[in-house]
Amino acid sequence: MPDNAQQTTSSGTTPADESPTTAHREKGPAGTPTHPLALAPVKSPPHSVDGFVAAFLGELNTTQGVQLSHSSINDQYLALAGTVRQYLMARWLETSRKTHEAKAKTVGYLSAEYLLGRQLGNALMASDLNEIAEKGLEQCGIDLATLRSQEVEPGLGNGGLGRLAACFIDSLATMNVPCIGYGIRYEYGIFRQTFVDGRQVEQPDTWLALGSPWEFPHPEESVQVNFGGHTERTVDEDGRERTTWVPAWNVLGVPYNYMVPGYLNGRVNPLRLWSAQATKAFDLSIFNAGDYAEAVRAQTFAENISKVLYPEDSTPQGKELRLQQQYFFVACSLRDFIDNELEEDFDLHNLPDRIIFQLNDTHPVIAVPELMRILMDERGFEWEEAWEVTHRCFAYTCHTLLPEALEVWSTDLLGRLLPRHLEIIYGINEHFLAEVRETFPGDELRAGRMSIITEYPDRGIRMAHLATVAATKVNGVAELHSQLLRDKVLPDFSALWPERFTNVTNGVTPRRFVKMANPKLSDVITDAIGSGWVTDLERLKELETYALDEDFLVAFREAKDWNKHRLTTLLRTRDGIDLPDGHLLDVMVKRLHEYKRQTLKLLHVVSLYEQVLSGKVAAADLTPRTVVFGAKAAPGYRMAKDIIHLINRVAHTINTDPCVEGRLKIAFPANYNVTLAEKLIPAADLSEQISLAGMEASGTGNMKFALNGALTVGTDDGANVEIRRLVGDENFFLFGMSEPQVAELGAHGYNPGEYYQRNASIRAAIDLINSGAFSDGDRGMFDSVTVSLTHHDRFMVLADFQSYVDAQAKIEEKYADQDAWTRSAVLNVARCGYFSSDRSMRDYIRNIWHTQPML
Ligand code: F58
Repeated sequence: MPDNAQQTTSSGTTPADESPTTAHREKGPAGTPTHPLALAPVKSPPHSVDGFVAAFLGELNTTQGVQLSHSSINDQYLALAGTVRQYLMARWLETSRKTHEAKAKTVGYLSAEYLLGRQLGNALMASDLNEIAEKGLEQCGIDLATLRSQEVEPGLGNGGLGRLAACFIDSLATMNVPCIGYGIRYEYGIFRQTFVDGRQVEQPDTWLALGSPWEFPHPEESVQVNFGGHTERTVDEDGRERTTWVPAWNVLGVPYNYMVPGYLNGRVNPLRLWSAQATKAFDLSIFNAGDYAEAVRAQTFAENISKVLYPEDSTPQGKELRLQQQYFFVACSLRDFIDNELEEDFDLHNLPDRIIFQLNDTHPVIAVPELMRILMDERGFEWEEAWEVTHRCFAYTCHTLLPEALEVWSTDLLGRLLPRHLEIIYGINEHFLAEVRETFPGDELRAGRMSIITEYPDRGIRMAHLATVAATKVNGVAELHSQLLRDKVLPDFSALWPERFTNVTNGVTPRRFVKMANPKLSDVITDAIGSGWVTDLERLKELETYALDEDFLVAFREAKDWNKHRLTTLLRTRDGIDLPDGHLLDVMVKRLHEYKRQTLKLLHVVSLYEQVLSGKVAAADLTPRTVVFGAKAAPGYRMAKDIIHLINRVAHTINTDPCVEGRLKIAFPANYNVTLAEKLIPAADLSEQISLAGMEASGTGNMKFALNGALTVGTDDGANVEIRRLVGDENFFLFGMSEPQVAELGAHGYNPGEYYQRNASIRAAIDLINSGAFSDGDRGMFDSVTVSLTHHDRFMVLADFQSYVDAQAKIEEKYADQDAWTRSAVLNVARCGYFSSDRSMRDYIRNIWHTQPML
């Protein structure tokens, strides 16, 4: 316990005259309104240009406190956001009223990350205000696009996992399914990436600095979260043994509500993000003793919990804070649901009728012992009853296959921070292992493998095991991933409970990633098949017949050209990058990780360049190509940062070498995020999905590209497998080893040095890097990367290189025939309706949640 943290009283709660435990909103006398106007439904401003302008000017004057003539762009943006909020507000209140009234079963999506992207565009689209806003603002002399670009996106996630959460809550709102998204309101989201001399430098993401018009703080509904201390056994009046947790310190969780509007359906679900605050603003005793600095330190300690999004957890201090974050947000969320969403006399034995908590990876798994604790220690449940309820309230999604990405918490740390939870985890493990031993008598090796507790390298808690034991269902995120999860990651568990394992292939929201991000293509589609596809994406199938329609192909290509032009304009102003006209736009955007193999793409480019330098190929014979990279490396991931450095240095050399001018270019705009993705993806011709087979759980970028008319070059990995099956081999560029081939090569002992020796292109490309050609003659600058590739190559880049190069040659051949290329692109769009997150939600609802849309 920090010596200056807020002490709790010996009973474990804060005295009543101090901070509230679960403060209640003042509801007025028995909730009865006293004025007739309060009985009327909340009204939105009129859905007209005049109504909009009046509301906008009202916001500008009364909320921003300025006149139009003296307003800044930020004032105008905030006023616009406030105006759109007014339109959504009535729907939000109505949604909440109806959901409570219906006592509907709710999805509690527990996720440490939500990568939301900008809110304004989505809110305008969901409430059908785009045109009205554009016209209204124009009448005020304001350009809507300028205000849109004023918004800083909330980057409260690292990558696919966080973006998936955002897509899912969008779909649930659109499908009228009650859902509360629960997460953390990080004060600093994913760092802002800059490049200095080609190296990644991280800057804090101050997304809240210019105001945060999309959130509604409710400090009066703050929740107390306890940490540390010890447990005590007592015997209650019925003679039963009870455990009490006597915590040592606590913090407050302050909820901030965000609107999650459904698309044109009047529903607005809540996203509730928690911010940590000290229990008392100042520790009065310290303050009165004159130690002001110490008192403020206590406050800082508490607030640190929601200060920053974790990109990694390599240091022990980092680890402790991350566990604090995890417990903090799930403790707040469970407390919130039980206290605020259920009737006062609700019998918690029936809790599974009202909630299913979906665990987005293992980050929220500490919610399992927390619910057990609430039921047993606070509500007097016996172990078996508590377990029955808990088990039925949770489902678990795994998002990885990398063993190092599976969380293990040291029992020392967990016991120090959450002593009662550790006891409960031991209890869960004891019951679980008894079941294992009963099913597989005498198989102690198996029991050891399956135990929630591992002894090596240190005693720790395997959170994926805890999640699997607790959950009613465990799912992977693409067919191949779910299969590998069963066969390789959790085989003993799938032998014990085969019915518990299922697959839900990921999806993406067509609202943000097609309709909003690609308005031109959306119009082309809507002109052909009507607008129903936006909420029923399988209807894109109707486009198949248009793949042979000349006019349609022309319109489709015009939309792509328009998107390329839009991207060119953006990158020029945003990054000072010039995109040449008429190039094949080859895009690889995703987190920087060795398994994703950005180095494979880079080696391909270096190889093309080397062939020109060495005279093997004439520059004029290259297919003009611009390769766009977008990627952030976790700040502590050295190799990933070295790879970024190498990409930037190669880019600099190639982009300034006249011998490939107009034929080959690399663009690496810094700070890839959702906002940039919305401009990049619609412009792409080629989508790079080139992970080593068996490593990418699903991928969701792959779906976004295909739906926006890019062709994929990809391995048989993650959801690529399903994309290829749907679009057909002739519309997809497959390369590389399959997962079983990867496993076989690994088993026989993979030696990358052999590939380096045998393959002249690999050797020439790597030698060119080692020659100092990209590092001002410094031959050792990129040793870390090249030595890793030639000596270890854990992700078998060299083994797949030739196959990749061959696929690229086929790509160039096809690109030379623009009609054939466009036809394939159309077929990709037409056949990828399956990858809507609406379909993913239907799968979850049918196979896991058993919730109902509300009528
Ligand atoms: C991603 N995981 C998978 N993790 O890599 C991707 O295949 C999948 O499509 C996606 O989840 C959605 O299922 C992912 O994004 C992270 O961002 C980690 C979060 C915790 C810190 C380290 C990164």
